[in-house]
Amino acid sequence: MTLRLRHLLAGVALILLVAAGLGFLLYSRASGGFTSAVTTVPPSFFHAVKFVCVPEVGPAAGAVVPGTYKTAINVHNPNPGPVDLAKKAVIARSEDLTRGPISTKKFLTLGSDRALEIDCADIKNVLFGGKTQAVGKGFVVIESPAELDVVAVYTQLTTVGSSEDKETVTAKQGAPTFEFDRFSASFATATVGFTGGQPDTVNLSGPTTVRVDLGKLSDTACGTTANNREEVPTELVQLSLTGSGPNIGPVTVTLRPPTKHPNKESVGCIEETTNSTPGVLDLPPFGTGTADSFFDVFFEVDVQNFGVKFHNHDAKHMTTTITNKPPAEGETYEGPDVIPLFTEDEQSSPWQVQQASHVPNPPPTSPTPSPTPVHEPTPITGIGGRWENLVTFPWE
Ligand SMILES: [Ca+2]
Ligand SMILES: [Ca+2]
Repeated sequence: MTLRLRHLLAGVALILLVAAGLGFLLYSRASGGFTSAVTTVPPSFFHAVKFVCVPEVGPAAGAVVPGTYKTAINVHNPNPGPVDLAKKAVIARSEDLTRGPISTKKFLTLGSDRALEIDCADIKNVLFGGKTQAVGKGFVVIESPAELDVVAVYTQLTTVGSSEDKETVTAKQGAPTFEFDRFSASFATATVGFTGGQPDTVNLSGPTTVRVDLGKLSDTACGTTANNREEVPTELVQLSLTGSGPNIGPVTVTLRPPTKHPNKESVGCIEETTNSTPGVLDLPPFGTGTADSFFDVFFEVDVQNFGVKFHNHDAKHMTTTITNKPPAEGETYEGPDVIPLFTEDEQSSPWQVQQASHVPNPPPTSPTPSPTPVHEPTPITGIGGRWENLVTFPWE
């Protein structure tokens, strides 16, 4: 073989190798290869809206002429259904100063065709908790899983004159920093008892909503010790369960608002079992693998026949292993700890919640209740169809 021919063959081989590589990349993107789990997660829409709030949020600085500047950000949901959104504010300062603070993030749901205004008072009081910031300029960032109509109206009154400007804000797409998982007919059992009485295992059903802070992904995002397993904080933001026990009668279990004692959110965590891919939660639909998930739940129990309403001071720790986010059908959180219950006026009581389980996403044919009920179940109204089927079927 001549040297020239050898060079020619080497060149052809290299071209084939590059072509094959490109083909593989195209194939893996198109067919959903190992990278597809990440790319199938729908992006969020980020609207970054400039605000100037002088002097309400802070005094003028740099290029702003002394005067009064106001910004009103109008948000409209043009989508056919409700849209969850997160809003935060970021103060902008000039380069030679320390970077401006980032406010807390507030979450809300905007119904279809509903509108919302975010003004300077909202930025100051809601997002920055009433604290006056150094400079009254920056950005409000609105994140939502669907695109919204966002228009900012700027008014200014200075020694030079007054004016009003309007700006339509377009969104950029990016990886979501949060997701709400809604379970319309979650299922739970809780053993409720009191000293000297027969404990009841109560079957409960109703909606549950969980917020997952995907944007906080890190090894120690939930405040844990580093163990090379990435995690994301979660929060149980809605729990509204209704059921009935054979001895204690109708029972409702709802989330204790953090505004009431013991003033705690029902937070949790999802931690991957193995960190196969740094920067990705290794759990479907983001990656592959399983994860440990828990919630520390603060709840209220209303036992109507006894005319008592209780809450807990120690969190009810509920834990499981999940194979998907949101949890796959039938995946069950368990909490065996006995938790004492307190009255609304913070008195201890003989009542307690014992073993509890919670299935966010129950299978269509839910767990079978006790085959020998003590008496006919109390009719239940206003809750999901799955539970109604569940209570009526075994006794029919
Ligand atoms: Ca970890
Ligand atoms: Ca990972």
